[in-house]
Amino acid sequence: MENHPLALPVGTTLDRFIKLKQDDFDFATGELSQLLRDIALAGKIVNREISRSGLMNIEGAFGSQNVQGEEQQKLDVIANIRFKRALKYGGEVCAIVSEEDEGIIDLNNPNSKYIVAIDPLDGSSNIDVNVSIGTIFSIYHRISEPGGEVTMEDVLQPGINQVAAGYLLYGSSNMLVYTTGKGATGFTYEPSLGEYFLSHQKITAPEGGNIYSINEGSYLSFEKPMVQFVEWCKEQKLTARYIGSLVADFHRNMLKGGIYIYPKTEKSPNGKLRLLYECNALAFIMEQAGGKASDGHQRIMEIKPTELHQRVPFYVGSKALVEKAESFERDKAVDLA
Ligand code: AHM
Ligand code: MG
Repeated sequence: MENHPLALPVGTTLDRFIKLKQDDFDFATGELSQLLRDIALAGKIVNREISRSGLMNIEGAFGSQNVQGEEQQKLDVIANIRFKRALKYGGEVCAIVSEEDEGIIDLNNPNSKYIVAIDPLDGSSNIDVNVSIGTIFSIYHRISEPGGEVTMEDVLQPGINQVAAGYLLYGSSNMLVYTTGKGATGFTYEPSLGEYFLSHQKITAPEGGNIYSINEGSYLSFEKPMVQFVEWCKEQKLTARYIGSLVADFHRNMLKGGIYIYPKTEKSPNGKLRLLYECNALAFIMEQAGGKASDGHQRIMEIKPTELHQRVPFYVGSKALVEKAESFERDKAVDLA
């Protein structure tokens, strides 16, 4: 909180933190602050549903597929409804792009100036087995004039245009981590008080690290540079950690130092993760924590999206490790020249 006169102790509520940070922005109207509060409210509700899911018959498949042909879990659908509802009635968001919906969702708030891209519940394969899952969100200003219809240009913005981004981690505790471009800050939920409290004031990713996180089950279909990088990790005696829940793998590596990679594979030739509502937000947070995010060649936040559900290879984590992985990709380019 170095640029605020008040020292904020661990235990400051999210609401108070947001209010104090709002004063850091010239001409702030309070709309972004309200939007962040809306997300936190939906996060509390989703957290409650997740923690009781085994008792409420809301585990398992919903019986439908999302636009990407992936089976939707009941909790995927519930979380999508909760976040959409909170953002619609909060009134600050005109449209949403969600992993669970094919097109742009117009929230009928035509005069609102924010767009949200969201993965309401990430880590589907872990939902029913009590393993950490998450929510990921990016917030943008709309480009078109308020009042009219939201356009593709409004939603297909590169990550560098994000005004804020964050995630909720439903883990051994529930956390909300977000950035507005002035560092990354983490809050931990206190269930008996129903509040998020400041717990991680200025998150800093270690420069290096000894964790690598990749689904090695796909090793035989990795491209050569990725095979070589994984071999290098083993030679360096790095530790392998892979939950298969992006937010949880990301959060651990950001705090402890490490790299997460979802590369191109035979099954997912462009990688599996989605640029708009998975990679951009985490890239923004990792950069704010001093780390790095790329597709192996290019900074994630500079990629200009061309489709709502576009996938990209994702390399994110400690700067030195991401740069090492990129160096294997570059050497391949030199080999081919
Ligand atoms: P989802 O959006 O369907 O949940 O898929 C995203 C998840 C990430 O959380 C995780 O890192 C990755 O998929 C795991 O994929 P895989 O099982 O192929 O390793
Ligand atoms: Mg997802």
